[in-house]
Amino acid sequence: SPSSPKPPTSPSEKCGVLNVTKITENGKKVRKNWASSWTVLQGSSLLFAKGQGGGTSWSYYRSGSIPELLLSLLSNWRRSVKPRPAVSYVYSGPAPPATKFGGNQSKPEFTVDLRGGSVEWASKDKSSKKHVIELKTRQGTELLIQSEIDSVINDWFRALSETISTHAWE
Ligand code: I3S
Repeated sequence: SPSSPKPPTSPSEKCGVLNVTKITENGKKVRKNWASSWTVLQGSSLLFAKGQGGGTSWSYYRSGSIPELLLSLLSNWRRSVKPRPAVSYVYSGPAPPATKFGGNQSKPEFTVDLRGGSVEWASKDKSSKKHVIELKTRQGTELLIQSEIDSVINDWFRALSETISTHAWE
């Protein structure tokens, strides 16, 4: 039953390149902006990073080293949330705005909390693309996630569904 406690499960970890766009943010509709993103599922977090420009993430991905890829994404993220020293010496204005999905080039550019979210195959009116997943978060963000490759998107659908059902009652 939904009220019975679930035993702890091993952390889910998965990554790959997917096409992603936000369609709603904090309950408000936003303009689509499809982009190819590094997508990392870690525990109940889904993290997106730009597919190009940084170099390191791609090379770790190609070499198949998930731990190094994650470290690279984390260190890029830490760099992105703090101004770099070279910049802070010359810049004394207000802090830069928080990283936005599809906005600046920081990595990862967007993270969602899957706890309490939902995942389903998107209906035709959501996108003309095939193999589109619609992911809704409890915070009122809706994302479309797509891959041209059936097996890839099916695996993500399974992983996201499992993650959401595992963490639903935390
Ligand atoms: O749901 P929409 O508005 O038909 O989404 C399409 C648009 O975002 C379009 O860009 P413009 O805002 O410049 O019209 C995109 O290029 C399309 O990819 C979007 O539709 P799909 O069906 O690909 O999700």
